[in-house]
Amino acid sequence: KSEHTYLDLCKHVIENGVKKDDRTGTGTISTFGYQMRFDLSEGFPLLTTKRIPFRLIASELLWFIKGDTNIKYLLQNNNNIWNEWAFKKWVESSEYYGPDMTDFGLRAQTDQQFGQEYEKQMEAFKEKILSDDDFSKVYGELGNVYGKQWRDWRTSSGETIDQLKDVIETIKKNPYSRRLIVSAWNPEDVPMMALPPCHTLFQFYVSEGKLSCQLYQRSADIFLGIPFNIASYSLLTHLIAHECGLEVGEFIHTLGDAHIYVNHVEQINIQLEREVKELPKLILNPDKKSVFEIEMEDIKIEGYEPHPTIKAPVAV
Ligand code: UFP
Repeated sequence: KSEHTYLDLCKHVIENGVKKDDRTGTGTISTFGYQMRFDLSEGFPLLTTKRIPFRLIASELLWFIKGDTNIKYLLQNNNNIWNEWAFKKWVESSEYYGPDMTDFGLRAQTDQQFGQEYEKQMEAFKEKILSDDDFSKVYGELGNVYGKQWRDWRTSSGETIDQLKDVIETIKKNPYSRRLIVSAWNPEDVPMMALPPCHTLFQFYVSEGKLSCQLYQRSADIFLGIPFNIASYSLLTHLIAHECGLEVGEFIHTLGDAHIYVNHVEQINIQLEREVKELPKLILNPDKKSVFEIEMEDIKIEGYEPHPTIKAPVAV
């Protein structure tokens, strides 16, 4: 089953990884270069050895596909995964007069009283993004993140390139092209980015009526990030196959720095002891073909009965 591919990666890094310090100060065990293959016709690779919140993955992907870079859409879909990045800009701005929020990510984990104050400020921030248009236009905006690079890449002559639309057009017109690439890595923007793209570049491949996708991911948090990334790119492959009238082939996930944070090892060992269950099925609305028109209600996951969630601290 597909899920073993992921569990094998976990074992590989636990057995072969070496200690490596990292940007977040947490510490990792790390290996360089690894590849997983998921046959999407076997079922949708949403892990069953712990619960993965599919709804968050789907709404984030639709947000990328729309070329949206403002967290308002995510909040409207009850998706909080990008909040910290916007919140940081807000509390560091000259318009913020609330309590000091320096280093809020780290402090909220260690100082309970601060944690409560942070929750309060974050709630107020979210409320304001949802209710105040002028505020959200400034402070909900994340800038040059995935949606921007996929749909609205700036060229040096001031024009824009819609990489995603172009690649879909090419899949339809010239499916055997070897240039079906979308790059999120924009060397000009990287120095200004708080989080340079982790999923750096992806390529499509059509053969025997099936669409496959390979992603190069430069940096991979194996316990928290990778299960999301697998599901996200598998969903993207399904959506584009659906639009182009193709079956789904494989999702191939190629990793650069593949690491397990030292404070995730215990959780991974719990997960490795669990028995893999049947993978769920993805159902897309047959009446809506264009990836640019698909909404949350057009995407359904069926038969997902995973083991319970396993909590672990996020390295920030
Ligand atoms: N990370 C992922 N997948 C993602 C994402 C982040 O695994 O989709 F956005 C992890 C990888 C790494 C950290 O642990 O987040 C990013 O840190 P750095 O930029 O230092 O690689």
